[in-house]
Amino acid sequence: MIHSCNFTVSKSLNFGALAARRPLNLRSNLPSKCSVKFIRMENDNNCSPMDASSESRGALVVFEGLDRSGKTSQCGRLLSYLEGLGHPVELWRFPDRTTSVGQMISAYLSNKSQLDDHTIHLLFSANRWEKRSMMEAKLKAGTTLIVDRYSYSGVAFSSAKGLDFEWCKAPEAGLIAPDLVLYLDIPPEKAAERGGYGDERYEQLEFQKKVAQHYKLLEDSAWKIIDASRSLEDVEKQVKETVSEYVVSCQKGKPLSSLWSY
Ligand code: Z5A
Ligand code: MG
Repeated sequence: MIHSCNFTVSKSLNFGALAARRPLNLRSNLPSKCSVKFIRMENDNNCSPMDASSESRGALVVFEGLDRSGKTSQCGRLLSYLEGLGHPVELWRFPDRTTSVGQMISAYLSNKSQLDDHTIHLLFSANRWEKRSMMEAKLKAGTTLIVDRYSYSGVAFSSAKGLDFEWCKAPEAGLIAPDLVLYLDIPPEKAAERGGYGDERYEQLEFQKKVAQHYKLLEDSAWKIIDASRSLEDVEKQVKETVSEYVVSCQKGKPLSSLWSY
Protein backbone atom coordinates (compact mmCIF):
# COMPACT_ATOMS: atom_id res chain seq x y z
CA MET A 1 0.00 0.00 0.00
CA ILE A 2 1.48 3.36 -0.99
CA HIS A 3 0.54 6.48 0.90
CA SER A 4 1.52 9.78 -0.49
CA CYS A 5 1.85 12.68 1.90
CA ASN A 6 3.15 16.21 1.73
CA PHE A 7 4.53 17.64 4.95
CA THR A 8 6.51 20.60 5.97
CA VAL A 9 9.14 19.48 8.46
CA SER A 10 8.32 22.16 10.99
CA LYS A 11 4.69 21.07 11.14
CA SER A 12 4.90 17.32 11.20
CA LEU A 13 8.26 16.70 12.90
CA ASN A 14 8.36 19.69 15.18
CA PHE A 15 11.93 20.28 14.00
CA GLY A 16 13.73 23.49 14.89
CA ALA A 17 13.77 26.86 13.24
CA LEU A 18 16.52 25.74 10.88
CA ALA A 19 14.18 23.22 9.40
CA ALA A 20 11.19 25.49 9.19
CA ARG A 21 12.39 26.86 5.89
CA ARG A 22 12.86 23.41 4.35
CA PRO A 23 9.68 21.80 3.10
CA LEU A 24 9.92 18.05 2.68
CA ASN A 25 7.92 16.28 0.03
CA LEU A 26 7.80 12.78 1.41
CA ARG A 27 6.25 9.86 -0.37
CA SER A 28 5.68 7.23 2.28
CA ASN A 29 5.57 3.53 1.49
CA LEU A 30 4.74 2.66 5.08
CA PRO A 31 1.44 1.13 6.06
CA SER A 32 -0.98 3.54 7.69
CA LYS A 33 -0.93 3.87 11.47
CA CYS A 34 -3.81 1.50 12.10
CA SER A 35 -2.50 -1.22 9.78
CA VAL A 36 1.10 -1.44 11.01
CA LYS A 37 0.39 -4.08 13.63
CA PHE A 38 -1.60 -6.28 11.28
CA ILE A 39 0.85 -6.19 8.40
CA ARG A 40 3.95 -6.85 10.47
CA MET A 41 2.39 -9.80 12.24
CA GLU A 42 0.91 -11.35 9.12
CA ASN A 43 3.64 -10.85 6.61
CA ASP A 44 7.02 -11.26 8.15
CA ASN A 45 6.26 -13.14 11.33
CA ASN A 46 9.28 -11.42 12.81
CA CYS A 47 7.78 -8.94 15.21
CA SER A 48 4.97 -8.89 17.70
CA PRO A 49 3.31 -5.78 19.08
CA MET A 50 4.60 -4.74 22.49
CA ASP A 51 2.41 -1.78 23.11
CA ALA A 52 -1.17 -1.33 21.98
CA SER A 53 -1.00 2.46 22.05
CA SER A 54 0.31 4.39 19.07
CA GLU A 55 1.63 7.50 20.70
CA SER A 56 4.23 9.72 19.17
CA ARG A 57 7.74 8.38 19.72
CA GLY A 58 11.24 8.35 18.35
CA ALA A 59 12.34 5.94 15.64
CA LEU A 60 14.73 3.03 16.15
CA VAL A 61 17.12 3.10 13.21
CA VAL A 62 19.75 0.35 13.04
CA PHE A 63 22.84 0.19 10.83
CA GLU A 64 24.15 -3.22 9.89
CA GLY A 65 26.78 -4.49 7.51
CA LEU A 66 30.18 -6.10 7.21
CA ASP A 67 33.28 -4.66 8.74
CA ARG A 68 34.37 -1.48 6.99
CA SER A 69 31.05 -1.10 5.19
CA GLY A 70 30.85 2.43 6.60
CA LYS A 71 28.35 2.04 9.44
CA THR A 72 30.07 4.26 11.98
CA SER A 73 30.78 6.95 9.39
CA GLN A 74 27.15 7.02 8.27
CA CYS A 75 25.81 6.94 11.84
CA GLY A 76 27.79 10.09 12.60
CA ARG A 77 26.55 11.85 9.49
CA LEU A 78 22.94 10.93 10.16
CA LEU A 79 23.25 12.10 13.76
CA SER A 80 24.52 15.51 12.63
CA TYR A 81 21.76 15.77 10.05
CA LEU A 82 18.92 15.03 12.48
CA GLU A 83 20.47 17.19 15.20
CA GLY A 84 20.77 20.02 12.69
CA LEU A 85 17.06 19.75 12.08
CA GLY A 86 16.47 20.09 15.82
CA HIS A 87 15.24 16.53 16.23
CA PRO A 88 15.93 14.72 19.54
CA VAL A 89 18.37 11.98 18.57
CA GLU A 90 21.09 9.85 20.15
CA LEU A 91 23.76 7.58 18.73
CA TRP A 92 24.18 4.16 20.37
CA ARG A 93 26.42 1.26 19.45
CA PHE A 94 26.69 -2.42 20.19
CA PRO A 95 28.74 -3.82 21.67
CA ASP A 96 28.52 -1.10 24.30
CA ARG A 97 32.00 -1.56 25.72
CA THR A 98 31.40 0.76 28.70
CA THR A 99 29.48 -1.78 30.81
CA SER A 100 31.07 -4.69 32.70
CA VAL A 101 29.57 -7.11 30.17
CA GLY A 102 30.86 -4.88 27.38
CA GLN A 103 34.36 -4.99 28.85
CA MET A 104 34.32 -8.80 28.75
CA ILE A 105 33.27 -8.59 25.10
CA SER A 106 35.99 -6.06 24.35
CA ALA A 107 38.66 -8.29 25.91
CA TYR A 108 37.42 -11.19 23.80
CA LEU A 109 37.37 -9.19 20.55
CA SER A 110 40.90 -7.95 21.13
CA ASN A 111 42.09 -11.54 21.80
CA LYS A 112 42.91 -10.77 25.44
CA SER A 113 40.55 -13.50 26.61
CA GLN A 114 39.18 -16.74 25.23
CA LEU A 115 35.53 -17.71 25.57
CA ASP A 116 33.35 -20.54 24.33
CA ASP A 117 31.40 -19.46 21.20
CA HIS A 118 28.04 -19.89 22.94
CA THR A 119 29.21 -17.89 25.93
CA ILE A 120 30.33 -14.88 23.91
CA HIS A 121 27.12 -15.00 21.89
CA LEU A 122 25.07 -14.77 25.08
CA LEU A 123 27.26 -11.93 26.36
CA PHE A 124 26.62 -9.91 23.19
CA SER A 125 22.91 -10.53 23.71
CA ALA A 126 23.09 -9.63 27.41
CA ASN A 127 24.81 -6.40 26.41
CA ARG A 128 21.68 -5.47 24.44
CA TRP A 129 19.29 -6.65 27.15
CA GLU A 130 21.00 -4.47 29.75
CA LYS A 131 20.16 -1.46 27.56
CA ARG A 132 16.64 -2.50 26.54
CA SER A 133 14.59 -0.63 29.14
CA MET A 134 16.61 2.55 28.64
CA MET A 135 16.09 2.19 24.92
CA GLU A 136 12.31 1.90 25.37
CA ALA A 137 12.21 4.91 27.68
CA LYS A 138 14.17 7.05 25.21
CA LEU A 139 11.99 6.06 22.27
CA LYS A 140 8.80 6.74 24.21
CA ALA A 141 10.16 10.13 25.25
CA GLY A 142 10.44 11.00 21.55
CA THR A 143 14.17 10.45 21.03
CA THR A 144 15.22 8.78 17.81
CA LEU A 145 17.98 6.22 18.37
CA ILE A 146 20.58 5.55 15.72
CA VAL A 147 22.14 2.21 16.59
CA ASP A 148 25.47 1.02 15.17
CA ARG A 149 25.02 -2.80 15.02
CA TYR A 150 22.25 -4.73 16.79
CA SER A 151 20.86 -8.27 17.03
CA TYR A 152 21.51 -8.98 13.34
CA SER A 153 25.26 -8.68 13.94
CA GLY A 154 24.86 -11.04 16.87
CA VAL A 155 23.17 -13.73 14.79
CA ALA A 156 25.18 -13.26 11.59
CA PHE A 157 28.60 -13.42 13.27
CA SER A 158 27.83 -16.30 15.64
CA SER A 159 26.04 -18.44 13.05
CA ALA A 160 28.91 -17.79 10.61
CA LYS A 161 31.12 -19.52 13.18
CA GLY A 162 28.88 -22.58 12.92
CA LEU A 163 26.41 -22.10 15.78
CA ASP A 164 22.81 -23.07 15.04
CA PHE A 165 20.96 -20.17 13.40
CA GLU A 166 17.73 -20.49 15.43
CA TRP A 167 19.69 -20.97 18.65
CA CYS A 168 21.48 -17.69 17.88
CA LYS A 169 18.18 -15.85 17.36
CA ALA A 170 16.51 -17.11 20.53
CA PRO A 171 18.10 -14.81 23.13
CA GLU A 172 17.34 -11.78 20.95
CA ALA A 173 13.57 -12.43 20.96
CA GLY A 174 11.79 -9.73 22.96
CA LEU A 175 14.28 -6.95 22.30
CA ILE A 176 12.75 -3.92 20.59
CA ALA A 177 12.27 -4.40 16.86
CA PRO A 178 13.89 -1.67 14.77
CA ASP A 179 11.65 0.52 12.63
CA LEU A 180 14.34 0.54 9.98
CA VAL A 181 17.46 -1.53 9.36
CA LEU A 182 19.88 0.08 6.95
CA TYR A 183 22.05 -2.72 5.62
CA LEU A 184 25.20 -1.27 4.09
CA ASP A 185 25.86 -3.74 1.35
CA ILE A 186 29.40 -4.11 0.05
CA PRO A 187 31.42 -6.97 -1.46
CA PRO A 188 33.71 -8.30 1.31
CA GLU A 189 36.77 -7.83 -0.93
CA LYS A 190 35.97 -4.15 -1.43
CA ALA A 191 35.34 -3.60 2.29
CA ALA A 192 38.71 -5.19 3.06
CA GLU A 193 40.44 -2.54 0.93
CA ARG A 194 39.17 0.26 3.18
CA GLY A 195 41.42 1.39 5.97
CA GLY A 196 42.77 -2.15 6.50
CA TYR A 197 41.55 -4.64 9.04
CA GLY A 198 42.92 -4.26 12.54
CA ASP A 199 43.88 -6.89 15.08
CA GLU A 200 40.40 -7.73 16.27
CA ARG A 201 38.91 -11.16 16.01
CA TYR A 202 36.63 -11.62 12.95
CA GLU A 203 38.53 -9.11 10.82
CA GLN A 204 39.44 -11.65 8.16
CA LEU A 205 38.19 -11.78 4.60
CA GLU A 206 37.14 -15.43 4.49
CA PHE A 207 35.14 -15.08 7.68
CA GLN A 208 33.50 -11.86 6.48
CA LYS A 209 32.29 -13.71 3.37
CA LYS A 210 30.48 -16.20 5.60
CA VAL A 211 29.03 -13.39 7.70
CA ALA A 212 27.63 -11.78 4.53
CA GLN A 213 25.80 -15.02 3.66
CA HIS A 214 24.26 -15.24 7.12
CA TYR A 215 23.19 -11.60 7.12
CA LYS A 216 21.14 -12.30 3.97
CA LEU A 217 19.09 -14.88 5.87
CA LEU A 218 17.98 -12.21 8.33
CA GLU A 219 16.54 -9.73 5.86
CA ASP A 220 12.91 -8.79 6.54
CA SER A 221 10.45 -6.02 5.70
CA ALA A 222 12.19 -3.51 8.01
CA TRP A 223 15.38 -3.76 5.95
CA LYS A 224 16.56 -1.35 3.28
CA ILE A 225 19.60 -2.44 1.34
CA ILE A 226 21.97 0.41 0.61
CA ASP A 227 24.75 0.04 -1.95
CA ALA A 228 27.69 0.94 0.29
CA SER A 229 30.36 0.58 -2.35
CA ARG A 230 29.59 4.12 -3.56
CA SER A 231 31.14 7.32 -2.19
CA LEU A 232 30.52 8.39 1.40
CA GLU A 233 28.44 11.29 0.09
CA ASP A 234 26.23 9.18 -2.17
CA VAL A 235 25.53 6.71 0.61
CA GLU A 236 24.82 9.56 3.02
CA LYS A 237 22.29 11.08 0.61
CA GLN A 238 20.35 7.83 0.32
CA VAL A 239 20.47 7.25 4.07
CA LYS A 240 18.97 10.69 4.78
CA GLU A 241 16.24 10.25 2.19
CA THR A 242 15.32 6.84 3.56
CA VAL A 243 15.30 7.75 7.24
CA SER A 244 13.11 10.85 7.01
CA GLU A 245 9.85 9.03 6.35
CA TYR A 246 10.42 6.64 9.27
CA VAL A 247 11.03 9.52 11.64
CA VAL A 248 7.78 11.08 10.45
CA SER A 249 5.78 7.88 10.79
CA CYS A 250 7.02 7.24 14.35
CA GLN A 251 6.33 10.81 15.32
CA LYS A 252 2.78 10.48 14.02
CA GLY A 253 2.34 7.40 16.21
CA LYS A 254 3.37 3.80 15.72
CA PRO A 255 3.35 0.95 18.28
CA LEU A 256 6.65 -0.52 19.40
CA SER A 257 7.19 -4.13 18.38
CA SER A 258 9.29 -6.96 19.77
CA LEU A 259 11.92 -8.69 17.75
CA TRP A 260 11.37 -12.24 16.57
CA SER A 261 7.95 -13.23 17.90
CA TYR A 262 8.45 -13.05 21.61
N1 Z5A B 1 29.75 -8.44 16.92
C1 Z5A B 1 29.30 -9.73 17.21
O1 Z5A B 1 29.97 -10.71 16.93
N2 Z5A B 1 28.10 -9.88 17.81
C2 Z5A B 1 27.30 -8.81 18.13
O2 Z5A B 1 26.21 -8.99 18.69
C3 Z5A B 1 27.78 -7.50 17.81
C4 Z5A B 1 29.00 -7.36 17.20
C5 Z5A B 1 26.96 -6.31 18.14
C6 Z5A B 1 32.98 -5.25 16.79
O3 Z5A B 1 32.27 -4.41 15.96
C7 Z5A B 1 32.82 -6.69 16.38
O4 Z5A B 1 31.78 -7.33 17.15
C8 Z5A B 1 32.39 -6.87 14.96
C9 Z5A B 1 31.09 -7.65 14.98
C10 Z5A B 1 31.08 -8.26 16.33
N3 Z5A B 1 33.37 -7.70 14.35
N4 Z5A B 1 34.02 -7.61 13.45
N5 Z5A B 1 34.79 -7.79 12.70
P1 Z5A B 1 32.55 -2.87 15.84
O5 Z5A B 1 31.24 -2.30 15.41
O6 Z5A B 1 33.16 -2.35 17.08
O7 Z5A B 1 33.60 -2.78 14.63
P2 Z5A B 1 34.27 -1.38 14.15
O8 Z5A B 1 35.62 -1.30 14.70
O9 Z5A B 1 33.35 -0.24 14.33
O10 Z5A B 1 34.45 -1.57 12.62
P3 Z5A B 1 33.34 -1.68 11.56
O11 Z5A B 1 32.01 -1.57 12.20
O12 Z5A B 1 33.60 -2.91 10.88
O13 Z5A B 1 33.51 -0.54 10.51
P4 Z5A B 1 32.33 0.39 9.95
O14 Z5A B 1 31.79 1.14 11.11
O15 Z5A B 1 31.37 -0.36 9.15
O16 Z5A B 1 33.08 1.34 8.96
P5 Z5A B 1 33.66 2.83 9.25
O17 Z5A B 1 34.45 2.82 10.53
O18 Z5A B 1 32.61 3.84 9.10
O19 Z5A B 1 34.63 2.97 8.01
C11 Z5A B 1 35.77 2.15 7.87
C12 Z5A B 1 36.78 2.85 6.93
O20 Z5A B 1 36.22 2.95 5.62
C13 Z5A B 1 37.14 4.27 7.35
O21 Z5A B 1 38.46 4.50 7.00
C14 Z5A B 1 36.20 5.13 6.51
O22 Z5A B 1 36.68 6.41 6.28
C15 Z5A B 1 36.14 4.31 5.24
N6 Z5A B 1 34.85 4.46 4.51
C16 Z5A B 1 33.61 4.41 5.04
N7 Z5A B 1 32.68 4.58 4.09
C17 Z5A B 1 33.36 4.73 2.92
C18 Z5A B 1 32.95 4.92 1.55
N8 Z5A B 1 31.64 5.00 1.21
N9 Z5A B 1 33.90 5.03 0.63
C19 Z5A B 1 35.20 4.94 0.96
N10 Z5A B 1 35.67 4.76 2.22
C20 Z5A B 1 34.76 4.64 3.18
MG1 MG C 1 32.00 0.75 13.17
